[in-house]
Amino acid sequence: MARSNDEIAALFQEYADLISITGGDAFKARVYEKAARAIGGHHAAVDKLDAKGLQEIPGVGKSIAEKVVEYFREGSVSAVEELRAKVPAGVRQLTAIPTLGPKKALVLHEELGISSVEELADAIHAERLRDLKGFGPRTEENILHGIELLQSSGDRVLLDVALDLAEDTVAALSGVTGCRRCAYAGSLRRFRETIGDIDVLVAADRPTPLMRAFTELPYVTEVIAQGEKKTSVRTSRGLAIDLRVVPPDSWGAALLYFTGSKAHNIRIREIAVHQGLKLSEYGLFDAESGERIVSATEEDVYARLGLPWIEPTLREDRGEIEAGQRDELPDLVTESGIRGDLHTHTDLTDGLAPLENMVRAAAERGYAYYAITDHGPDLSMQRMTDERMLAQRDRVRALDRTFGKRGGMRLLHGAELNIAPDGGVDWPGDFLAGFDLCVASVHSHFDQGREALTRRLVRACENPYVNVIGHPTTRILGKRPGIDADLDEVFAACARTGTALEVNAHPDRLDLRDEDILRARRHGVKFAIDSDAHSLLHLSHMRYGVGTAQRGWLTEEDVINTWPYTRLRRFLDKGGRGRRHSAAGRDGSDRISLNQP
Ligand code: DGT
Ligand code: CA
Ligand code: CA
Ligand code: ZN
Repeated sequence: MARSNDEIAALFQEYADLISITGGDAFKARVYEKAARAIGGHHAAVDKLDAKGLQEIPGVGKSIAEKVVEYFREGSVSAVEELRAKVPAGVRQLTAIPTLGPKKALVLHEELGISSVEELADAIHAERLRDLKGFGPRTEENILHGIELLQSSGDRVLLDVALDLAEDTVAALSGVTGCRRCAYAGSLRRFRETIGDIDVLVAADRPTPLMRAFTELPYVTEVIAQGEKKTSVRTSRGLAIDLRVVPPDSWGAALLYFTGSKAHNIRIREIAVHQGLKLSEYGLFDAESGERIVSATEEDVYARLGLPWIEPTLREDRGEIEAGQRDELPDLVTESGIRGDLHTHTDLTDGLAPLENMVRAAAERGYAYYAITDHGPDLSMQRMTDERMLAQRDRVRALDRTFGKRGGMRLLHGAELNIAPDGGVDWPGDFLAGFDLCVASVHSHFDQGREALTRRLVRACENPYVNVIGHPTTRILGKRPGIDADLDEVFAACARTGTALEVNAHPDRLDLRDEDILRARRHGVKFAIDSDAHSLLHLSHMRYGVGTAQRGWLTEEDVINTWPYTRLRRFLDKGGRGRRHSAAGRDGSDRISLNQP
């Protein structure tokens, strides 16, 4: 992915915040916010575009394009710098609190002189915010909660940011003379949802040239520690990278050790000890003689301990060792096993790309089927109407005739419904029956209370036309916690009604999360791993969803979008209670027979 696009997106988001903080034009702030999103989701790298090319991006006008050009020519944008200078750094630090908007941050700074997160927490505890206009006890609670979220996410970064950087680093080091093998290990290889630091491993006889090449990488801003075996650096994005160079014949043992998790390592070391062996990052040794037994590959080390090779995504000491000993490890779902994407958007609602472009990009990924699920009318800012939805359906049917030819990609016309506070959705049954599938998700009223939230989700499952519960807990990593519903009750309702739970693959969400997937699976729930793509680039987020599903031990049998088309259509029929699957007939007609009144 183009890192320059992310840089510009962050810059314009900051500019929008700065405009709001300084009491500037709210409309202008929104324009930059929109441009930030459009550029972040644009498929081509913006540093390769000129002003004219930039203006072809939706939401990017002349003056925005000029700022992009200025940024890549000068390294900064004067308009942004001017506003930066007006706003004290402390206020900018306060806006990092997810529940505190820029306006309130400015009030806190001007009225109480608060300019850091710590000072703000102290002021709340001393009840100094109570007298300010617009700051009730509820606001205080929200801010404290935001501070907690900020601190718990700590310095960890999202999976996609870390993976991009790690892949660049591995590619660069693999080209250095003397590099025999190179891979990333640690939490990234295990696909954890956030990453503390990147661990890169190299096998080489002479470490020095690799250590030097590493510290000279263009995005390295600081060398934290440098040695023969290990070098640590900080990068321009704040994320640290550890590089370890090991002798080629220790590769397997080192990869195993530095992949972790620590809990998994401790368990396999115990197994070694019980067999009179000693395990370290250099190999598996005889405890008495000190003689090295194996170390070249991970398989060798596991095998000598009586275990099959264990997928990195399972290495959390959540039963994988016992399952390995019984030879009952799950045959995990993989990205190549994914046959289609069941939750995606177009520019008919809040997506960035037109229908045809999304469909073409999906076909290029080799999918056997692809669902378009734009928002229904209940999210009123999307301005959906019955007519617009039906007009889109005609276009989808026409595209299906082209793309579906000779075993090509079948198109499903769906919608993402909004689950209202009472569990209802955007349209009545007779309109819903016309869709090939419906995703239904919660988008607001997150703090209704546990019972109401549980009832709300269960009611959505009971709707015969709802096939997938989208981003089930609505969490946004580092920004918004998941809703407080009785998930076990929701999972049971999904299993009972034939409703799938989504594993939303967007790296900001990864919702359901690994541990919830494990629990849901015990209820016999089926899953859909979806990109929820709002742009062409987002289609490739699928890999993060698959990694998360693997961490939840999911196999192809558990995941409906690995199934062949006809089996999927049977599932979408909800056991005959929902739609009949003649909807997307080969002739493109829209015949539907219903069991429902
Ligand atoms: P992170 O960086 O917080 O996202 O998580 P990890 O798992 O990448 O942790 P990190 O970078 O501290 O260490 C990388 C791996 O090295 C870790 O997964 C297991 C191994 N490791 C590190 N420290 C220890 C330790 O004290 N004992 C054992 N057995 N293994 C360790
Ligand atoms: Ca790490
Ligand atoms: Ca590390
Ligand atoms: Zn969506």
